[in-house]
Amino acid sequence: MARLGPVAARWRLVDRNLSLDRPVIAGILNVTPDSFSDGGAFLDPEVAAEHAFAMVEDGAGIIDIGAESTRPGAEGIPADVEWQRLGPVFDALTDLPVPISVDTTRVEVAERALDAGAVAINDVSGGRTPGLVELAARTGAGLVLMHMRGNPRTMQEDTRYHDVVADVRDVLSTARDLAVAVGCESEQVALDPGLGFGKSVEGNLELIARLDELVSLGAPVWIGPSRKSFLGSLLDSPADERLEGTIAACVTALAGGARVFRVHDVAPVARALGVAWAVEAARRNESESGRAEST
Ligand code: HH2
Repeated sequence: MARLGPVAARWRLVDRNLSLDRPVIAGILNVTPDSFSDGGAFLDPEVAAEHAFAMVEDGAGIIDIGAESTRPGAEGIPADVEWQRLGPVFDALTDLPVPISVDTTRVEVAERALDAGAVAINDVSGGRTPGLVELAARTGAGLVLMHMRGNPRTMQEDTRYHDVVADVRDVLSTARDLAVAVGCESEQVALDPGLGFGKSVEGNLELIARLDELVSLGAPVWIGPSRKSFLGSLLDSPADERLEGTIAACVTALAGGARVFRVHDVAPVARALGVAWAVEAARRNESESGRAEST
């Protein structure tokens, strides 16, 4: 395997740095009736909060909370409905021992979430939502810029690219430059290739296989393969039978330089990434001792 260049060692979240000197799991908390794999399971704020604490026990280093499904074809919901779902969950998570990111494309929802304790905004519009990047700049919140073609209603209509990896890299690089131009520190900005967001099965695989090209931009890289339909196509299995595929994608992405893994099944992914990380450490030791011997 080609040697990976330097990988971002930390991610800035308001007043703290999240260390990325090992893989970090972002446990998914979908407070939605209609998410593609767990819709309706965590609509009750008490159940949602319990699930968040359980994911931390299982090894999550971030909890990513969203209240609007972005599955292909999803229609948007009004901001007040989004906050009606999120507000009580934030109230129940004031003692959560790990940082919270809010998965939203609404400025007013992100603002309320930051007031309620979130320290990062997971922006699946990749900086295209007016005001969201400026909010991150003003508050110092971490910002995830995710690549999506169009919007959830239209994104799977055309999944052809000339070169999907080069295209995604260019779009995200420009989005990060714009974020820095409006006042974000570059250490605040993480990038995510947006698996499943306007990508074919082959496109998703290529993005994982050539992740180092995105990592070479120097930003922390998030990746979200969890239970997605490209795994279903490869495995011929429904969403609740894609765990092995999720793990394989995460382990491969780790070797490519991803450091934050947005997943539903925290415990098994944490265990798999723990082993994969030990192998990565052995690889680094071997290459360092090889360098020492040749000097
Ligand atoms: N995927 C989903 C939602 N948000 N954010 C980032 N940064 N990366 C992703 O890959 C990503 C994301 C879709 O997954 P899920 O939340 O499980 O489904 P739904 O959108 O139906 O709620």
